[in-house]
Amino acid sequence: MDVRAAVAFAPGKPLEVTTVKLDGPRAGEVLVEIKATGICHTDEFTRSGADPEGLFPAILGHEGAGIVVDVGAGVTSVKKGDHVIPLYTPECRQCPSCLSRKTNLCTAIRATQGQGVMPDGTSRFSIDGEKIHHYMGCSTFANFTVLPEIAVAKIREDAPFDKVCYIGCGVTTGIGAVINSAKVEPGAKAVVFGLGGIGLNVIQGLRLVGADMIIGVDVNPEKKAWGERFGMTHFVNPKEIGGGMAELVAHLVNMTKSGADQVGGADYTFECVGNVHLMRAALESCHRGWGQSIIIGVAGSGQEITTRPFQLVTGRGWRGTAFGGARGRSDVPKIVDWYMEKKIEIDPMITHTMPLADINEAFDLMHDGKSIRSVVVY
Ligand code: NAD
Ligand code: AHE
Ligand code: ZN
Repeated sequence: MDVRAAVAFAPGKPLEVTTVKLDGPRAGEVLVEIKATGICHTDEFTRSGADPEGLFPAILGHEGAGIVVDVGAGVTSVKKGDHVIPLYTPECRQCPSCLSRKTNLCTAIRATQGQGVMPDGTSRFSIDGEKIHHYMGCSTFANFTVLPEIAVAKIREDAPFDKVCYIGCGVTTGIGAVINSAKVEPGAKAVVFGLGGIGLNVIQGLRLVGADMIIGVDVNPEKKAWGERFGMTHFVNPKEIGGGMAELVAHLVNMTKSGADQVGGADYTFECVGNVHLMRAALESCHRGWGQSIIIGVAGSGQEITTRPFQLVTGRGWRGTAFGGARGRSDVPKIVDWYMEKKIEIDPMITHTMPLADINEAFDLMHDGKSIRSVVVY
């Protein structure tokens, strides 16, 4: 069938909206009509050419919601008409990682996903017989896409696609990082670096679990009001402090001082930018002995993190999280319920909507710091 898609033909170039051929679902796969998709900074990371796994030409997009319109042989967990959210982190419930119960990082199809193809090693997308790569197993910048059955979460039918698509990445990543990965306790002190589409969801996750002090750090002064809207208690603009990362760390440690010994540092910090220098600052802003720093941001090819081992020897923990530690097929329907029950907010963070034809505007808005989340509505 012919579908409309925004194709990334080459790194650093705008996406081109064009007609692409999509083959039907094979065994274990489903065809989904995508109704809406968010644009995450990770799409920009890959479009820009910074992603070491980036493949071109490709149909990007990994934050969608839609309806199953056809299923391949052997598909049992979803059927035509079901409403679903595509999962870039699938949940097969059979691989050693899924069975371990220690991680959400299912390994069933990760290798082929990274090669931009379906689990059988072929792509369903082409133009004039030339292969177009899938992206993160999702390719939601197309109005129809094919996904493995294990990479869709069935959701309730009354949930609006143009809002819950954000649960396909940003909402789940931010809230999940707090609940599943850091396991933040009530009364905690936390610092969130980067108040964009992910960081604001970390903030609402921290509010949800009852954190006491929620410090937001962003170089864009307009993010102060945004952070406060979702529960941030203090805002720090590194540009206003002056100096470099060491001064930022000293400032944050000072802000979090408490107790008889007046030792500062946060219980939890979250890096939501993808800047390796900020990742170090996030670690070093943690409290000696127990502070945990969670890396969410993804950093480009060749970028590495450094710190003095002393930071770890003295009890700080450094770890990362993908998709907020969520097991998609199990957890995503629950997060949709939280939204529908008004336990979490999504609507105010979706600052812009647009048709697929205007998708490049979403990348401009992101670069200009004008949007939190843009959503393409098909
Ligand atoms: P975004 O563009 O919406 O937000 C980034 C924010 O960081 C902006 O508010 C910007 O002003 C701020 N910022 C930039 N440089 C800064 C600095 N030096 N100090 C402080 N703030 C700074 O991006 P997003 O969609 O929220 O994504 C954030 C990061 O998370 C990206 O790296 C993205 O690829 C990554 N991500 C990771 C996962 C995961 O599963 N680990 C999931 C989604 C996104
Ligand atoms: N291809 C990149 C890795 C990018 C990355 O870490 N992606 C996250 C999700 S970001 C969503 O917006 C992820 O799921 N990671 C786990 C995985 O298996 O990729 C690179 O650096 O090579
Ligand atoms: Zn994302």
